[in-house]
Amino acid sequence: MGNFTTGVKETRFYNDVISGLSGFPKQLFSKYFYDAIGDKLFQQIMNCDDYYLTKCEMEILELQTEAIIDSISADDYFELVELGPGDGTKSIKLLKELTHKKADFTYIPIDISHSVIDNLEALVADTLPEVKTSGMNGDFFDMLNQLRNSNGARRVVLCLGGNIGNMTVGESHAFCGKLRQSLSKGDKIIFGFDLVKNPKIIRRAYDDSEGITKRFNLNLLERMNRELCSDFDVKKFEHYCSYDPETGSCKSYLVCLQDLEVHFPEAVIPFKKDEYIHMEISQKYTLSQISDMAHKTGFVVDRNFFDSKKWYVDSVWEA
Ligand code: AVJ
Repeated sequence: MGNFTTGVKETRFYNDVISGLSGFPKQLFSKYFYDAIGDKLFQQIMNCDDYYLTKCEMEILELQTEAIIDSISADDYFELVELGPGDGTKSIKLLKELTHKKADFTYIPIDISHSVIDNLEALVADTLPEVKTSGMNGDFFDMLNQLRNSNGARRVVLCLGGNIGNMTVGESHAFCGKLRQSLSKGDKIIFGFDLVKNPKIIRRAYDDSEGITKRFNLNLLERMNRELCSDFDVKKFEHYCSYDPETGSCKSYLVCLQDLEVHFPEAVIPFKKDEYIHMEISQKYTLSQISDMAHKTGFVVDRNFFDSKKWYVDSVWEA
C-alpha cells in the first residue's frame, strides 16, 4: 500500500485532480470520466432515450453514408484519423462503405481510454479484416503533436459524436487552429456538432430520467477513490446540470451537500456545503458559429450533413 500510494502521486491524473480541486471554482477534466466503468456508463447514456445526440448522428451516417464518403475520399491513399471513436459503431459505417468502394487507407483511431482502442481494434479485425488499423492511446492535444511528424499522406480526421462539445468555444478555436497546423492543404475533417435547439431537450439529455448521467458523473469520484486512494463519500454529492440558451453552454456540476473534507494520499481538500465541482461542458453551436470557427482557423466548410430534425450536424471541412 505504501508503495502504491507513493506511485499515485506521480501520475498526471493525480496532479490534474489536486490542482483542479485546489482552485476556485473546483473543477475536474471530463476526459477522466472514461475508465472502464465510465466507458460502460457512457455506452448506456448513448442508448438512453433522453440522449439524442448518438441517434441523430447514426441517422446521418446511415442515410447519407455514400455522400459523406464521396466528400472525403478520392483515388489516392489516405490516413483516416479518428479522435475519440468510442465503441466504433459510428465509424464502422464509414469504414464499411470505404471498403466497399475499395478505398486505400489506414484507420488510426485515437482515444484517451485503453479499453476503447483494444476493443475497437478487435471489432475492426473481426468485421472488416481488410482494413489496416493502427490505434493510438492518449489525449487529443498530445496526439496532435505526434500527427505532425508523419509521412506526407493525405489525411482525413474524424471528430464525431460531439466530442468537440467538451471544449469551450475558445478552446475549440485553439484546438482547430492547432489541428490545422498539423494538416496540409486539401486534408479534411468531419466534425460532429450538436446544434442549439429547445433548451429543455438539451438539459434533459444531460440529466436523463434514468439517472445514468448522474452515475456517470459520480463515477469520477469513485474512480478517484479507486485509483488515487481518496475517500469521497459519493452520497454527499448531487448531480446538477444547467443549460444557458444565450451562450449554448450545457454544464454539469457535482454539488456538495454538507461541509466535509476529502483526503488524498498527500492532500486534504475541504468542501463547503453547496460548493460545486465543475465536471463538464457540452457546448452547443449555431451553423454560423460553426462556419465562423472554420474560417477563423484556416478551413472552409465543404458540406453539412444534417439529421431529419436538424438537431445535429456532421460538418465536413477542408484545410
Ligand atoms: C462524448 C462529449 C459527446 O458531451 O454529449 C454525455 C459526453 N457527458 N453525457 C457529450 C457526455 C454526459 C458527450 N460527449
